[in-house]
Amino acid sequence: MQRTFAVIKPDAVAAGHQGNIIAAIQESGLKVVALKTLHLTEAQAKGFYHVHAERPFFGDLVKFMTEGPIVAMVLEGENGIKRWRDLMGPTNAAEAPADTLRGRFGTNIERNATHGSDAVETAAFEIGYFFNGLELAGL
Ligand code: RTP
Ligand code: MG
Repeated sequence: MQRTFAVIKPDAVAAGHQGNIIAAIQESGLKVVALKTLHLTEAQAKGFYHVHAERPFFGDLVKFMTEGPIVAMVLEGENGIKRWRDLMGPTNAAEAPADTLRGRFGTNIERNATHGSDAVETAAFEIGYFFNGLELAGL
């Protein structure tokens, strides 16, 4: 079993897609271990995406991620990190296949509906950034 961190980003929450995205997660067989809604501050968004701090798109990304509420989740399953990234599809939603979440609910390379950890180490950091141990009991 492997845990990963997932976000329904502000664009998808504002458009009301959270229910469909959570349904797709459950239909895929991944388990939602923890879930909460929150509205990130600028400092919180910068901390979450600190690995991208030097990228040219960092300012726009922080602005996007703080524009409205998000849904933060911990998902669990066999090979969970890759399964969740496969379900999301590629970063650029404009080029994502229609049967992926970014293809269905995203718009472009920035406004792409969902986030998923890219490795075991980043999953551990991101889960701990958003959830404490008592919130990870599972369902
Ligand atoms: P994520 O971390 O959100 O799951 O996305 P990812 O691994 O597929 O893509 P990553 O390279 O980590 O980029 C993080 C997020 O930054 C925004 N982005 N904007 N304007 C741009 O060129 C650009 N490139 C990336 C996206 O919201 C992307 O998901
Ligand atoms: Mg990433």
